[in-house]
This record gives sequence, structure tokens and C-alpha cells, in this order.
Amino acid sequence: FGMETALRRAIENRELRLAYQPICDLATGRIVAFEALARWTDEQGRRHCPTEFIPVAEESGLIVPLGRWAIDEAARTLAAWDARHGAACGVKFAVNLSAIQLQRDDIAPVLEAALASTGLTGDRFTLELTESAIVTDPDRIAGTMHALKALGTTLAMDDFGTGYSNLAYLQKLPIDVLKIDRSFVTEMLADRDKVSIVRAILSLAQALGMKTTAEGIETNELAQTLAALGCTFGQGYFYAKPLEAEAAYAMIGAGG
Ligand code: G
Ligand code: G
Ligand code: MN
Ligand code: NA
Repeated sequence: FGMETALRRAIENRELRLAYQPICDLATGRIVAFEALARWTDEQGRRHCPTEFIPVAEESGLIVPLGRWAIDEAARTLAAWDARHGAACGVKFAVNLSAIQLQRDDIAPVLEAALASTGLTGDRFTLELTESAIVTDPDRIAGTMHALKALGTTLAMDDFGTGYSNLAYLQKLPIDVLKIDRSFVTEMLADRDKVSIVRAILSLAQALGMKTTAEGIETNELAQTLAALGCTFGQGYFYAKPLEAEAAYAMIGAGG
């Protein structure tokens, strides 16, 4: 299986990088966090999309070393930013955890070790989980989520609204932020009636005491509309695409 072998080598040869996309406070425009997104350029200079290699990593079990690398790399980068720019203005890094990764690996001790080796505190990290993680193995995932919370992290539910939502879990689990899937945000532009879906998610989050991040914001108009609706944070090409670490670092302290 070609891609699996190549990906295994890529992890060993450090061909993977993280790109960083800002997440902004919608009320002020300030950058509060960056989502770390895996990028792979192979020896031949070909770029592979995460939507292709993450599923391969999950099927092959390579998601375990890949996921550990992502946590370590994010922590090293954030610690380096702190050293250059007084605590990097307190920005957080958000790291994605896939359902299969959470089933196969015990991630809280991995993060704890990364915190210990960098001196970072857990409150500098958000972990993004998908609904499928919770549906697959609720008891195991609940244990992991509580262990991650005990380290001081923020937990976000990624791509919210696209999975097989069981609303009972939302109340039971220590989820801090709902990330409204990009598809709903995009639909708001195409069809104003779709605003009602976003409104419903925002009021659900508010009722449960959670914050909200709208993904896929591509225009100022959308940013303004979502801010007016009470959404907490925004992410999307309007603010910036996923950036190389240096370009992302250059954005902090810029005031959005
Ligand atoms: O950047 P975008 O094409 O960058 O990402 C596509 C998908 O890949 C997203 O759903 C994103 O959550 C996922 N993804 C990107 N990086 C990682 C990673 O390090 N771990 C996991 N589990 N998923 C990732
Ligand atoms: O599933 P997750 O939210 O982790 O994936 C993030 C994905 O969304 C990445 O592939 C990233 O490149 C993409 N993305 C981020 N902002 C925008 C945007 O404004 N528009 C579109 N079309 N994609 C975006
Ligand atoms: Mn995400
Ligand atoms: Na998402």
C-alpha cells in the first residue's frame, strides 16, 4: 500500500509540518488561538492533502505516531514563540484529535509529557474532537476528556452539526466550545433562511454554557453577522488561511 509506506517514512523523516490558522475573537478581531493543521510535502515535493493522508493514517494505525508528533511539534513551536514574544500574547494552540486516535492511544499522558518538557501550562491548548469520537466509545472518551481537562486544557467539539449528534452527551461531557461546521456558515450566505440553523446552534451552546467558533468565515459581512448573533470566535480565509509557522507568528500582537 503505497501511501501508507510513504507516510510511515514521512513521519520518520520529518516530512510533516504544521500549518497554523488563526482563530479570532469576533467582538474585537484579536487572535486568541491558532489551529494546528498537519501538512505533508514528500521527497518529490508533492503535497498531500490531510483529507487523504489522515484517513490512511487512521486505517494503518499511523495516526498514533502522527498524533503524538502533532502534539509535540505544536508544543515546541508555542514554547519557541513564548521565548521570542513574551508568552506569545497568551495565544492558545488547537490540536485535532481523531476518533480512531483516541481509541488507539492514551493522549492525556502524551500532552502532559509535552507540557513538562516545554514548561507550557495546559491552558495554552485546545483539543478539537469530532462527534464521531464520542459516539464510537463514550466511556473511554469521557475518561480521556476529563484527564485532558484536569491538565487545564480547553475542549472543543469540531465540525459540530455534521455528526450523529446525541444531545445528551453534550451536557454530560466537559466540552467548552462548539465549532460550527463550515457548511452551515457557507449556507448562511447562499440562503438567509439557513441563519436559523446557526442561531439554533448558538442558543444551544449558550444554554449549555459553551462558547462557539464559526468556521469558514470568508467575508467581513459574515464575521459581522456572526458577531451580531453572539458567536464568540471566528476562523476562516477572511482572517487568514492556514499559514507557515513564521507567517502565523508574524500575526500575533498585530491586533487582528
Ligand atoms: O487543513 P485542512 O485541509 O487543512 O484539514 C483537513 C482535515 O484534516 C480537517 O478535518 C482537519 O481536522 C484534519 N487534520 C488536519 N491536521 C490534523 C491532525 O494533526 N490530526 C487530525 N486528527 N486531523 C487533522
Ligand atoms: O475539520 P477542520 O475544521 O479541522 O478542518 C479545517 C479545514 O478547513 C482545513 O482544511 C482548512 O484549510 C479549511 N478552512 C479553513 N478556513 C476555511 C475557509 O474560510 N473556507 C474554506 N473553504 N475552508 C477553510
Ligand atoms: Mn479542527
Ligand atoms: Na472543522
